Amino acid sequence: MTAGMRTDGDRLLRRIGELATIGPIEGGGSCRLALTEEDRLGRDLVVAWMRDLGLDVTIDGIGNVVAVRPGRLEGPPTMTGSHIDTVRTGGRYDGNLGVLAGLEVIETLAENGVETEHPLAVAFFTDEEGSRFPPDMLGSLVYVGGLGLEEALDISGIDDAVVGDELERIGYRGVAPCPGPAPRAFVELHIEQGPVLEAEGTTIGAVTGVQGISWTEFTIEGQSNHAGTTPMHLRHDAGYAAAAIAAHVRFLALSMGDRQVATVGRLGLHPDLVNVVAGSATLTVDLRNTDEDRLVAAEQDLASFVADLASSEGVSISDRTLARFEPVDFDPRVVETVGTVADRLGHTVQSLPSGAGHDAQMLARVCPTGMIFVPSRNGISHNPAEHTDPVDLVAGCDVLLQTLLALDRADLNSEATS
Ligand code: HGY
Ligand code: MN
Ligand code: MN
Repeated sequence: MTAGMRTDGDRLLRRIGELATIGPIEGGGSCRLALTEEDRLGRDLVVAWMRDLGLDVTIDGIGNVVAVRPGRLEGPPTMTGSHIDTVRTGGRYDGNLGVLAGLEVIETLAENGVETEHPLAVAFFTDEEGSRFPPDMLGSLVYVGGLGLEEALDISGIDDAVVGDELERIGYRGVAPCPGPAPRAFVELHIEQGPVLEAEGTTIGAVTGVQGISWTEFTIEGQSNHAGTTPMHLRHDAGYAAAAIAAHVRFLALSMGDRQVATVGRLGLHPDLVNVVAGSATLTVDLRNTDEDRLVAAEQDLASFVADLASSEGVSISDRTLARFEPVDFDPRVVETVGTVADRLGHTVQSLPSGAGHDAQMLARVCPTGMIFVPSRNGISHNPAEHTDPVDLVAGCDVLLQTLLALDRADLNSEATS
């Protein structure tokens, strides 16, 4: 009887700790930007664990890695997974928890001699963060056919590297076809990366969906000039224009309220010298909202502000969309299964949307999909201080195990699953 089965929390924590030693940064986090040497080393370690478990490992054309444990039946697997690439100031749990918990679930089933009905797969997807190569969730977007492989391979990064070249260089430009085969269901375990669960004292989040994401890069061309001699009314100051956009998006988010958020994460000036009026500037704006109409309104407000600013400051401002994903709702049957399982295991549980993007939002395009959240201390993430209590990590892993088993037994062509 698998209902009482639990995962080995110490083994999960050991793997999390070992993976965190690759690309280590001060404060106990990791820096493994997509397709860098550190990402290669992280991939090699996880693939070695997958092979040690006897899984059938495939690598596709964009470097997604899918490892499958056979079931009693042939056919599409029930899949779990996430990502192991990180931002530059990454914590040790973002993405990594979901992949390593998937391995832990498979090892637990194996050591208990449990054969699932359907094959069970654990995957990690390429470049989920999108920090080096936009958009985010690049690998899972290609996996589900949302972006052509050739187009993805041609993407240039913030360091002018090219996706296809980097995949070749690290040895992960695989031969498995893109798009990949749709799983029968997908569920991802992830840290919340926000303050809600902790504030509510809840252990498990049954995630209802993911908010919309809009990333835009602005390039401003003004006129470099002497910082001392140029009268203010004669300036075409790209530095001022960039700062005005950054201030405006903060004002926009606060004035819209609700769930509207906005940030300028990247900002570069040229020539970037104390005594020169900046001749050019590049910056990125990240806008998000759970409501698509509100997100469109925010984008339109920003576009109108930028047009007025270009004319008043006498600069030219061009823009490039780096990522644009509408809000996604997860399959209610999977959301309900997560809640039922968490409750049965004796964990407090609540439903909530995700503020962060996740590979699950792409898999939701091709199969019944959901997510499991565990709390983030002080809601901090994309920061080495990112932390989730071990007891919550293990609770999430146990809920993942039992959710996957419930989905394995479910007839996903019908309504109920748990
Ligand atoms: O940007 C995001 O929300 C995710 O961390 N890729
Ligand atoms: Mn993540
Ligand atoms: Mn992240």
